[in-house]
Order: sequence, then structure tokens, then C-alpha cells
Amino acid sequence: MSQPTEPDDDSAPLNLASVATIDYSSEDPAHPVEHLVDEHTGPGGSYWAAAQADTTEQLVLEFDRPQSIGRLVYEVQEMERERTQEVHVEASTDAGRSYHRVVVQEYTFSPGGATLEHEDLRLELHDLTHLRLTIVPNKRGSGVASLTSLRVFA
Ligand SMILES: [Ca+2]
Repeated sequence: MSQPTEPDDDSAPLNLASVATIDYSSEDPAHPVEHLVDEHTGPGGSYWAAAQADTTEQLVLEFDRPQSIGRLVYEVQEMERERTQEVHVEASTDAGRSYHRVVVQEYTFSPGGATLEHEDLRLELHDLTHLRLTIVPNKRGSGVASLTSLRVFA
């Protein structure tokens, strides 16, 4: 993104490490989930990756107290492979008993062209207990589920 997209009204993202617990279905020890929420974003940034290829993975933010979300930003970098990764975002307001769909995004990576996905989603979610991301790394092609960054704004 070449244009500044920061809104005037809301400033810093939530410090997810302090307001939520992050559960995950899989983690490559070399690319742990902490890399999702560190300051190393954008091209070449540290990233979370699943431990194995071609499996659908889940990341769940469990908030310490009901949370409103007005914006969600995430990035994915894939330099090596041509593949389509799909990310389902779902929210729960009842302690994870049920989820409703918020958005589904897919992005096709190509080593010679598109290698960095940057999503910046405006949302209007209230009283969330959980936010769940389901990542399908191989909707087309083959590869490992990964995310470079995940930032949530109130
Ligand atoms: Ca990172």
C-alpha cells in the first residue's frame, strides 16, 4: 500500500498479548505465533507458520473481556510458491459456543508478481469474546498456512 491508510480517529492497535490469549491449531517452532503480533510487519517481517503444509489451520483470539473491533489488518507474504490462501474471519459473542461469519478473503500469490497480501478491513463488531481466523493455505496450489502480522483496532 503506497497511500497512508491510518485513520485520524483511532491510533494504536490493541496490544493483543495483553488483552487476549491466542490459541492456534499448529505452529512451526521456527515461526511461532508470537511473530504474528510483534513489531516486524511488512515485507520480510517475522511470521507465524503452521507446522505442516496443506492443512487448514485456526487461530483464535480469546479476549479477556468483551471487545469491540472497528478495524482488522493482516498481512501474508509468500515468495516461493504460486498458491491461493483463503482466510475466514468469524466472531463469537457467547464465549465461543457459536460463531458468525465476518468476512472471507482470498489472495493468490505469484513468485513473479504478487507476494505480499495486505488486508485492511473496516468492521463494526461489539462485545466479542472470540475472533477466529481459519486459514486455508492451498485453496489453489500447495503450501503452508502463514500470517506475517495481525493487528486489531478497537
Ligand atoms: Ca511479524
